[in-house]
Amino acid sequence: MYSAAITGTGVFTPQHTISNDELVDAFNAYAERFNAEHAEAIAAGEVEAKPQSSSDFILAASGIERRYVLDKSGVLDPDRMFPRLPARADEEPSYMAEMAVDASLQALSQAGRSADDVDAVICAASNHERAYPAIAVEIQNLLEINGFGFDMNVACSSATFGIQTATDMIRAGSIRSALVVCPEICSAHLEWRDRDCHFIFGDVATAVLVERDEGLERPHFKIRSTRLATDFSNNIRNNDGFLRRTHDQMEDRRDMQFMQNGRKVFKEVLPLVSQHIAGHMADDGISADDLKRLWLHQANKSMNDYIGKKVLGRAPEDGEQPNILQDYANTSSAGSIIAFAKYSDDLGAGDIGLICSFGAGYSVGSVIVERA
Ligand code: CO8
Repeated sequence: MYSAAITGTGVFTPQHTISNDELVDAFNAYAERFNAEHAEAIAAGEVEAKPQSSSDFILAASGIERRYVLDKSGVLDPDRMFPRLPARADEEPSYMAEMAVDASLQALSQAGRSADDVDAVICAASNHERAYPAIAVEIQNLLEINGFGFDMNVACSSATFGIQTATDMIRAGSIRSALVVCPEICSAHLEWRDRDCHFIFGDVATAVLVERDEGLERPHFKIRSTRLATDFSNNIRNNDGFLRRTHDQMEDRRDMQFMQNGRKVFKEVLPLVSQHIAGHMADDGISADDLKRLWLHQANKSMNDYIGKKVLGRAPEDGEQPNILQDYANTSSAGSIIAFAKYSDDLGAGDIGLICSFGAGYSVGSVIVERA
């Protein structure tokens, strides 16, 4: 058996940001128009009036201050409320591939590697912009990588599931290295017209280069162990899919976008994740005192505060559990990797940290790494 290491990371950040105030202004304008248009039905009790959103609520409930998106104008247009992303010709790079290539080049550069050093591409994300050919194969082609690529989807946990998959192939010896990319265009499957969730998500792409841990010269993170778990739940769900036409349901239905029962998710996911991390650490033989950093999934600040406290047995100190959700919002699978990419350089040889993602499925994945 070989060992694996993370040797490079990259983050593609879109150019447009939307602050909570901008988002709330657009939502409230949309809600006012909706209520005016449906005044009679609302008065008759046939249609529910749309309540106003509030920046103060968003910050207090989630910790999110702003989010990056591929297109801002469509999202903030009260007559539209979703991004404008013109269709691309088959000969052009797809959106997800383009974002992933940008992040991958950063990861390769950090690791001092080129496409020739990569054997596989795993595109792990919570939605894919088409069914086939796999986005990963397109990324492989754009980067001129030999070998193979495939897509996988475990919603918010896709990155850690992808890292374990790459690590296992490296351990077994079938590949020497893989790029695990997470291009997330959450803005396209978020329902911006629902005040309960319109503030939650943003767009981004991350890349992680995982290599055989042999003769590595640059600083890297040894992958000590990985652990994955899933437990079925309908509390985070999206019913869009290829059977839609066969159901004679092509209209713009609410359940074709992201839906969740946020309170239930909050309550049910916290014990799942805390126990998962505790079990993983125990089996790896490390205690809370051995852990220098936690890079958690970035969904909600209170959730992360809770998990950090449970794992460490005390409130995390500044920098021990870095959050990026205030700037990026929830970027699904990419969140924990953004935190890892931005807040890991300062760790010294032998320092141990844990990456953990969790979300729809339910799903939870953790990766324990050691700086070398
Ligand atoms: N402005 C003002 N008031 C609001 C707003 C708003 N925008 N939204 C809700 N309210 C109101 C509610 O109506 C409610 O009013 P009332 O008490 O009168 O009923 C009150 O505020 C409280 O609402 P909630 O109970 O919903 O508020 P919470 O404190 O529970 O906070 C959160 C809501 C922030 C959503 C919280 O529940 C949470 O973060 N839960 C966990 C969510 C989570 O982690 N989900 C993971 C999903 S990510 C994932 O798995 C990936 C899926 C694939 C990606 C999808 C991309 C689109």
